[in-house]
Amino acid sequence: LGQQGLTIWLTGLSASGKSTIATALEQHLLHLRKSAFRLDGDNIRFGLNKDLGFSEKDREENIRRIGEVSKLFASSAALTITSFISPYKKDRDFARQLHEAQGLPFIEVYVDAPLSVVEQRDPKGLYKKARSGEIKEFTGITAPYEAPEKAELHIKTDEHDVEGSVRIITEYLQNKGYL
Ligand code: GGZ
Repeated sequence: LGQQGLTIWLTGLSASGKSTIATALEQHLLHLRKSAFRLDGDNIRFGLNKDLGFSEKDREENIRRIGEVSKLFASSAALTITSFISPYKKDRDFARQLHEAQGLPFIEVYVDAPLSVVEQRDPKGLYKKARSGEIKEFTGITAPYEAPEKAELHIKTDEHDVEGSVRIITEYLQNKGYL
């Protein structure tokens, strides 16, 4: 039997640690000689989805397309890692249904850091701009984030470093027989 393709769907606030975990996880899986592929803002929002902004409708369409693309990668046997805020529960659930309808595992990972912590980190100064009104509809400040209630994994990034977070995910994959 070959590799079971699947999607590891990271969700969380800006600066919660999604991209850092996604990159480290991808590297780890590649070192295990697994076919891993990462979808993030750099290869999606600047390409396929460059027509989309951050209104509720545009985020819905962003996540819909990412759900479809991640399903395609997963169906080609890749360990697919997505790293998007994906703030709306219904949109994450839609992506899940696309996968599960084809028997593809969908592993939702809540990358959780309190707003106070991510606002302190503010690596790109976006929270500051959101507070001042320079950026509109910013997730956590002036746009909603609907926290997952039944994610497969819940990682508190103010309690785990990157390596610890990667280990939590890889141990889950191992226990399920996916690695
Ligand atoms: C949230 C925004 C916004 C607004 C620009 N709200 O930390 P970053 O900078 O690098 O990651 C954030 C990224 C969010 O894009 P996603 O595709 O993940 O969002 S969603 O899933 O909600 O569609 C942030 C930047 O884009 N950014 N404006 N208003 N994040």
